[in-house]
Amino acid sequence: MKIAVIGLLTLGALTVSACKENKEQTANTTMQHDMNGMKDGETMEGMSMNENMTVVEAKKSSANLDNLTSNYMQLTSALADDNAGEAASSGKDMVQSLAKIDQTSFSTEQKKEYADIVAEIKEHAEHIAENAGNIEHQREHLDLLSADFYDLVKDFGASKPVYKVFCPMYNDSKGAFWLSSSKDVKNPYYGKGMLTCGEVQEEIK
Ligand SMILES: [Cu+2]
Repeated sequence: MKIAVIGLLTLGALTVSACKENKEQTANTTMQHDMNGMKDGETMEGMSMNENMTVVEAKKSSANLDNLTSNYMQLTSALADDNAGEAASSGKDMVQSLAKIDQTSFSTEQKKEYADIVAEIKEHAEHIAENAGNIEHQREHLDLLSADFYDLVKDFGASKPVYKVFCPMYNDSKGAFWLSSSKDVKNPYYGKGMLTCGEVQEEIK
């Protein structure tokens, strides 16, 4: 059993490295503190200040990425439900949302940041859309896609708080994170096999 699982993970790692592109994460983490911060009412709601959770303030600008973000949230919830078909259609929706994003309100810096991320998001979304028959492969792409979304949310903000949740077991115990609109842990990498495995590490707002 254990051996079978390890074998599967190894196979998974090989498959994904075959199809993932070379990922250069530009460490563009400079943050602007030029906003007045939080909207009243939505700030500390439900927040009990977990032990290790950090709160990060993102740049705010684009409500126009909200559809894309909600496609991502649908994707994670489909995978947490072990529903590969629904995950595939979230991937398809994501590709469509990408096509509709209006960059006219982006700053020059944001246009550059967006250009760096968008091609990767599109590729992962397409692979997820095409793999309704292979949920493990969809999950491998979620791992990579989540890193892109993390950058996106940091660069552009989100209209509601976004939580970074870490699962230490995925990827042969290298761990993987996903983003969530809630602090409730519903693990998209394992679904009902290990639904509540994960720890909220960060709130981005
Ligand atoms: Cu793929």
